[in-house]
Amino acid sequence: MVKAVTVLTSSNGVCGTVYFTQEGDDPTTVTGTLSGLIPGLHGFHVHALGDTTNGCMSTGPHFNPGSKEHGAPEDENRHAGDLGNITVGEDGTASFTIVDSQIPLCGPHSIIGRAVVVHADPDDLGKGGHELSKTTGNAGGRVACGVIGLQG
Ligand SMILES: [Cu+2]
Ligand SMILES: [Zn+2]
Repeated sequence: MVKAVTVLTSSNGVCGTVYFTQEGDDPTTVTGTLSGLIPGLHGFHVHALGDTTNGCMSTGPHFNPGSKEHGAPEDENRHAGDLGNITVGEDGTASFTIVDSQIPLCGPHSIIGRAVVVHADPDDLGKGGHELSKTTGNAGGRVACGVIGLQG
């Protein structure tokens, strides 16, 4: 079992922790809790770089080792980092579990050392017809992020 974790922080009160576990070549299980968010859907991605020297802006684009277009988690044509949306309740908190086969914790496409980013707006999953739909899902600003590291 490989385990990883990221602590998400922001300049505006959003915080949370996201855990990753993977057994062998199985899909990776992602569990998280977040608080301080506006109720509703928020785009949730793995971005390519674990660089927060300029806050969440320096984490690069969506992790995309297959050079595909932005999409929904269940799509064939998607970035590996496309984990869809998380749902934030009226109290500003979210807790979620995601199981995904494209975000391994080991091997050449490992997400260790990359970043999790939570966005201001819903991810349209590539289907919104906006000029950004096929690259970012038009999910708006980056409100919180954290670098994914190994956990013992
Ligand atoms: Cu993103
Ligand atoms: Zn994407």
